[in-house]
Amino acid sequence: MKLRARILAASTVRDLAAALPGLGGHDLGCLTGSHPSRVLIVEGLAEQEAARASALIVDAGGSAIVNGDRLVWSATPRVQAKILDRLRQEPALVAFSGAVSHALARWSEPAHDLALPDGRVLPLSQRVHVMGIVNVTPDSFSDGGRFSEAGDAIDHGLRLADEGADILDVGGESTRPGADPVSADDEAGRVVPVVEALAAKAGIPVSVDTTKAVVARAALDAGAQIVNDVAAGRFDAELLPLVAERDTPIVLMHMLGEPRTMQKDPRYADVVGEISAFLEERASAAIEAGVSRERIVVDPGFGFGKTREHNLVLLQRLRELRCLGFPVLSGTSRKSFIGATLGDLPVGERLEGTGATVALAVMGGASLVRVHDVREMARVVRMVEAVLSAREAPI
Ligand code: PMM
Repeated sequence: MKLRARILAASTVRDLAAALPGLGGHDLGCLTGSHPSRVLIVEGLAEQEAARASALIVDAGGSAIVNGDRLVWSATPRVQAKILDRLRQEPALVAFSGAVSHALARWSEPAHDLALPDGRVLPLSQRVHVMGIVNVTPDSFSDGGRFSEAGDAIDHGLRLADEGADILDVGGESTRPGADPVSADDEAGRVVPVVEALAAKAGIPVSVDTTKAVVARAALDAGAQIVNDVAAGRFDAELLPLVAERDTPIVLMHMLGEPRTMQKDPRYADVVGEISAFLEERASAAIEAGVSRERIVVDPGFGFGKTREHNLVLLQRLRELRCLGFPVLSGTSRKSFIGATLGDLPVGERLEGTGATVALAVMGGASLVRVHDVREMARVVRMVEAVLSAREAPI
């Protein structure tokens, strides 16, 4: 079985207990101690492998808990380096050691850049990119109907480009909870003229937000450079092969079920762990279909089959998804968990809440943020980046 390792974005006993349902605070106390330690989780282990790794970690001065097929462990940075050294020398623990080394490197490494089919490159390793939303749908949840005419949608996209968008995401099917599906013909009819005009005039790459290969193909032919699939290739078996053939980057998003039913009592035993495992599985499916690793972006899918609490926890622990080794896209803009948190605020009053979520996403390692309010959110992104990269000038 393939091992999955990630660093938990939790360090106090209380946060760990919330992140690791099934393990009590009593057990978890040993992982925190008084030194700055990182808590790592490795899942998918065979019983013997877990026992062996745990013994090695404890022997080297770290702390470990075996829980089913997973091993949760921590160590101070110096002890951690010693543990990694010893792990590398144990032939039976090569996979374990590799998974842990990858997770540690990816946690803090910059994301990879994104090469587009037309030869342009989005430098995600240098800065966070802002994706402006252009919905051409009569019923999208936050701007439904306002830009349903092609001309209005094109004007809107050009305005977002002026306001500092790095990408324009054009969608023709509402993914609002409970929304009815749209035929491929209707969807392509809405999307293609807008993609064509924006690809020619906006001066920035256009992505197409669709789950259908027919629509994606028509949009790529009209000049789109990225496919954004909220179903991560699950709804249409032709989509991943198409993307592979065209050398197109793809956003693989997590959704529990499908839009019509996704908000009916969504449940997870471990929301971050399950979404991480899902995205890893979908990325493997994409790679198997011929998509290169460097063209994959992952997205936890805020609001897609998640309660308010699920969305908040995902944002709090977004950095764990970086351990997958792909750039992370965060799409929180104006979503209902923001309205619900701030006292049932309507869509038009969610700007500040969106700003907070965008700031937290950037701090949590997101490489792209998908937003409606480009001018404001581009400022939020630049401000957070300035703080994160600030260094005191030498005297
Ligand atoms: N959210 C919506 C639509 N498409 N795509 C990605 N990758 N991530 C998202 O979070 C996402 C999406 C729904 O929001 P909208 O109706 O405002 O576009």
